[in-house]
Amino acid sequence: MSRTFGLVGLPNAGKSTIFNALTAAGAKVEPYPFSTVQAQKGVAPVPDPRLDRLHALFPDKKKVPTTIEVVDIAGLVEGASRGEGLGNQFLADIRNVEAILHVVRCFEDPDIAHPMGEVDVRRDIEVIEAELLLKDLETLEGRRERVAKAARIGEKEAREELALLERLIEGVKRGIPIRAQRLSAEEQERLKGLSPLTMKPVLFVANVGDAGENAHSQKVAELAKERGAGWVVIRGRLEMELAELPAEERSAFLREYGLESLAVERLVREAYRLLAVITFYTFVGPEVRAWTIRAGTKAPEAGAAIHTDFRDRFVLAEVMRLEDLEQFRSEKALRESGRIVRAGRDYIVQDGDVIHFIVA
Ligand SMILES: Nc1nc2c(ncn2[C@@H]2O[C@H](COP(=O)(O)OP(=O)(O)OP(=O)(O)O)[C@@H](O)[C@H]2O)c(=O)[nH]1
Ligand SMILES: [Mg+2]
Repeated sequence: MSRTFGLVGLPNAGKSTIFNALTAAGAKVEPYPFSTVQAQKGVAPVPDPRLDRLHALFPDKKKVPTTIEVVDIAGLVEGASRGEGLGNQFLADIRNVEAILHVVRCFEDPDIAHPMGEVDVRRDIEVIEAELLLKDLETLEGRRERVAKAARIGEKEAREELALLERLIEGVKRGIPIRAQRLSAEEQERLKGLSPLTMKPVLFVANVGDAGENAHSQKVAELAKERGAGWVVIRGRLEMELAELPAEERSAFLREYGLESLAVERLVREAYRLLAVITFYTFVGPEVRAWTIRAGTKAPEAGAAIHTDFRDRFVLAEVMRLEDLEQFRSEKALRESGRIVRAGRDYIVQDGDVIHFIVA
């Protein structure tokens, strides 16, 4: 199952550029604002050194990484929640993603208009945050109106929800995003249907020019820290160009510049962390493959990521460590030395497990 991330930010911040760097999809990148009108979706493979290591043991098999889905959303401007710019259409697009990648322009270029004249990282970030908060306020108040009627005739559920809504509305009015208001798991569940925008986790993406980090991107880091959020610095335009190269040329480029990996790879990993997902691996049949599940998932449910049938037909999971496979070179040798753990229904799958599911 792919996880979905939405690229959100001011016009001309470089969202489509980063979308292309992530997905090599060749989306339209233009020096004028609102070049993206319709949100577009793309899939980015998740670079994974552990999968590469496992694949090295089975070079004849096909390597299948997990993927994330990225949505390139139209630029937001001040007043968007009231219909300015491309207005409200961005809303549904953001509602449908699980997490937000907030792209912040950190490059100067007189040829590329900034919707507010010039780069000012704090203001630019706050404009976006304010629009999302305003939209949530509208959503919450609309819901409150509907729930209030049911609460008046004394429905317990409705009264509880009303109290929650009142609390959230107060917070949002003071500028506190819902993710930063302490919510119990139950309260979060209750809000799922409304899918408020400021409840979604955020990762800041500082889009810098070819020269790399600068004073603007340092500000992004500061602001992210203030908010308890993560951030990634990426040379969007450069990485987009690299994404279009064949793999060999790309690695040659990286070597030449003494880089270990592309920032987009870090971006994907950080995005993953945001959703508390982990990866396990299989090498049955013709494929060596990575799978994504939520942290804390038990073995039968993890099997269902491969095939829904596996949940019911689950017998046991044979769990191996990648390091052991590398040391013993074959599953057979691993088995003989007792390094394969036979795990039952209650086993909680760990990040990095290599698993054979035995099903009925
Ligand atoms: N100089 C410079 N230009 C960049 C950089 N990154 C992106 N650009 C340019 O900035 C312009 C806008 O980039 P886009 O990726 O289209 O921006 P966007 O956020 O998708 O914009 P909208 O779709 O209009 O909201 C394009 O001309 C890009 O080539 C950079 O690091 N340096
Ligand atoms: Mg765009």
